[in-house]
Amino acid sequence: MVTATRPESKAKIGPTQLLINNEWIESASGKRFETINPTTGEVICDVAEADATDVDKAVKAARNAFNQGDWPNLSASQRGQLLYKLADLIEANIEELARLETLDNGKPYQDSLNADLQLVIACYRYYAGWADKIQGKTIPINGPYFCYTRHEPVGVVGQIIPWNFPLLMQAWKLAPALAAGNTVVMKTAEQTPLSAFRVGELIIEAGFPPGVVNLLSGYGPTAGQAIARHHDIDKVAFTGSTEVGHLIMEAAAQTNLKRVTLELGGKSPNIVFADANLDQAIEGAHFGLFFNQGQCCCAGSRLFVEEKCYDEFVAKSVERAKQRIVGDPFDDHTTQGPQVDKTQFDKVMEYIESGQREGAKLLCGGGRVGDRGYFIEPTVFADVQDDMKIAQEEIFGPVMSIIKFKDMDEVIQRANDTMYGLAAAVWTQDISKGHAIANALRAGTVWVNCYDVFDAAAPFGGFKQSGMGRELGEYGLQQYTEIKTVTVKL
Ligand code: TXE
Repeated sequence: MVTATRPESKAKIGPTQLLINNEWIESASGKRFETINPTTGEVICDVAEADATDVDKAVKAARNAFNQGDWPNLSASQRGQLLYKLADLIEANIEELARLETLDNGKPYQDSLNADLQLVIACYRYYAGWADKIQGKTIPINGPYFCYTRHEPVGVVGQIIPWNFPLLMQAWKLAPALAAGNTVVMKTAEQTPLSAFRVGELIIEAGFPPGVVNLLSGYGPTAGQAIARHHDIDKVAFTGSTEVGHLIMEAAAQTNLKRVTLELGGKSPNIVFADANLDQAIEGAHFGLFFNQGQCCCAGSRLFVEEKCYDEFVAKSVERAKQRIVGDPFDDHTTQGPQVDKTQFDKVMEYIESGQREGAKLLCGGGRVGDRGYFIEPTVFADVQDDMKIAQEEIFGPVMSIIKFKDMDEVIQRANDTMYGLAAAVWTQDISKGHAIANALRAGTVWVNCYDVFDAAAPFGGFKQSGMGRELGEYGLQQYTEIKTVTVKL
């Protein structure tokens, strides 16, 4: 375990209050809660705890900003300029933001800096470019009429984000919403409020008018539910567990039928054929599972490997997992930090126990690393069977489950036999086989000979119970507009 802490690890803590109407304020109840450093288990600081009263206040500010004042009067290109400015400010403060992300979430600083923050900046720039390209159609209807569509903002949008990529999830949600002219009430995850609040300061500095972006910290059943149930929120966008996704839809159905988009859990199949470039497949599968401490909704957590290359693949994957360097996320050599909190740590450890109980072969890892913080050894199970819990449920940790298969038809059927459908991958040098698998898998993203390739322009989201709607790209933008048909008698 790497322990040396570099001096730069001292992240500067930004705001810890709620951002409503461009002002930092305490919650109405005056309550605060602690955010924990997962590397040490110690308290970093406390932050304001929003509940329904604060949500209501934020919604009023957002509604006001949507209806009147500077925001609706800005031209589309001016909205784009604000987003470009925000991207520039994030870039100018990139190291500070990466430090804060690592402090609160535990992910390696090098990943925060070189993966998360790069994608964050690209996302704001991508949607900045869209702001003045959101346009309708003219439609040749029957009769003496001129008919056209307008793509208008949905209105006040509630956004609830998770802790695994705090800044990136903020960007995926804020950027398209603002490009399309909506106003936002966003609740950060209770584990990771700090970096999003620092971006709140940059949002003010960029010049967004009051009430356009409101940021709350708080818990799901209180502040989160209040967003999902609010009668004056026009749309809710949620990323998190499938379980809570059900609650969000239910709340929308029981209240005002607000639009709902969901990005939920997964149990993504990663299929390796014997004709693949095996070394690349091993590296890709390793990355696709262990990246971000395994805390990715699209993690390749059902790793199907063809019988003919199974033994070699397993042996080399174990060697690769043993090379991971677990430790202080601020150390440049570290490739794996702690899980985000004790709850997630306990959940992952329980899955490891269940794998052993159900007879999967534990080939490396399986234990805790160190005696403080929430570190788990990179873990590899072989001989995993489809009906084992570790092959069916989302573990969300550094646990690789390798499953054997014989032929293509069989693996397609088994890969699709899940309630999830977020992502999938296939490794083969046979291009026809690659396309056949890509067509046959019921998943929102299929990677061929690669894994976790993300781009702000490429849509992402789930089939089945992995979600509803898409984020990123032009498709993601559509989820933040309403179509209005205008018909004019000539
Ligand atoms: O998720 P929750 P948790 C999966 C992953 C993980 C599991 C549990 O398997 O182990 O979910 O994680 C807010 N009404 N993913 O407990 O509870 C909550 O405050 C409204 C996959 O962290 O879904 C937070 O802001 N909101 C995933 C957000 O929902 C509620 C990312 C996510 O928390 C709420 C995270 C409620 N009743 C976890 N309850 C992905 N898709 O990437 C909670 N929240």
